[in-house]
Amino acid sequence: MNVELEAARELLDNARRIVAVTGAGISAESGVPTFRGPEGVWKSYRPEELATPKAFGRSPQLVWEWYAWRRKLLEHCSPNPAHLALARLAYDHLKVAIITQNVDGLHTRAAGDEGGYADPSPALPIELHGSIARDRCSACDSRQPGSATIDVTSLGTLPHCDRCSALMRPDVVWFGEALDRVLLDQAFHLAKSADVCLVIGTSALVHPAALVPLTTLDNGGKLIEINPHKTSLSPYASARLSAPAGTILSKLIHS
Ligand code: BV8
Ligand code: ZN
Repeated sequence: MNVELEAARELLDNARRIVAVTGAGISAESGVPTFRGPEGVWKSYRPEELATPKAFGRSPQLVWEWYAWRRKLLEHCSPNPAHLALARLAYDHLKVAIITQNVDGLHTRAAGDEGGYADPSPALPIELHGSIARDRCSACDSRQPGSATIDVTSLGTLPHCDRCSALMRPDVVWFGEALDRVLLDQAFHLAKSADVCLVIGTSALVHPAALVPLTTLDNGGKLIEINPHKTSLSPYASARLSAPAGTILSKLIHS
């Protein structure tokens, strides 16, 4: 591990521009269940079955029950040392951009916890899949802060839009939905010009987010992967740290 740690440190020290691409694994040590991990995400449903427009059309109460359960869980979760180390790296070296697939808001909280004074903070992530903390109207796109207490007893008790009274939905990107074009282009642009892509806690299965690290590689950049398990990206990593992000990232960043 030390050889890999040294190699990873050297890559980061010599890099002019770094992108960090994170997935559910970086939040595992905060107590947020990963999507494909053994603890599963919720009852016996797979995210691909619940996090879809079809599931929401078919049973909005069930989908809202799942998101309320996740929001409740997140009330007891805080950024872990991995989120904080990444936020510090972004503040200390303005050469770092954080791109996340996660909707849990923990990178945003870490940016605040690290108390940076720049506005907008360089530690704020590009949230490719949106944020579970917000509701979005399913018709007119108005947004409002989301609650963890949702009355799912009937369609009428679910959150409705103050403006057009259509059903509200969590402000996340579901499977089968397009990502925000501006955010995606920003992510690819940053990845293209990065010397190093730090890929943390993702199974690299979800597209198009999984293409972001490959964009760095395609443009001559290097990959550092932090993940206790191998993924399809592992063979392309110049350094692989097979350890939980919460323990290894602060070692990597603060030598
Ligand atoms: C779209 C929000 C088109 C919702 C999420 C090409 C190839 C294959 C499939 C597709 C493709 N193109 C499109 C698809 C379909 C689909 C897709 O990718 N399916 C996959 C599953 C096969 N993609 C889409 O539908 C996307 N939309 O392409 O639209 C389009 C275009 C125009 C017009 C209309 C449509 C939308 C995808 C977004 C889905 N939304 N989240 C919600 O959260 O409720 S994705 C969801 O999965 C989460 O955001 C999560 O972050 C993400 C990815 O999962 P991971 O983060 O990687 O998490 P996972 O559990 O899998 O892995 C955790 C990893 O951490 C593991 O490797 C583990 O070893 C590691 N780990 C564990 N503990 C630790 C750790 N690592 C470090 N430290 C630890 N302690
Ligand atoms: Zn509306």
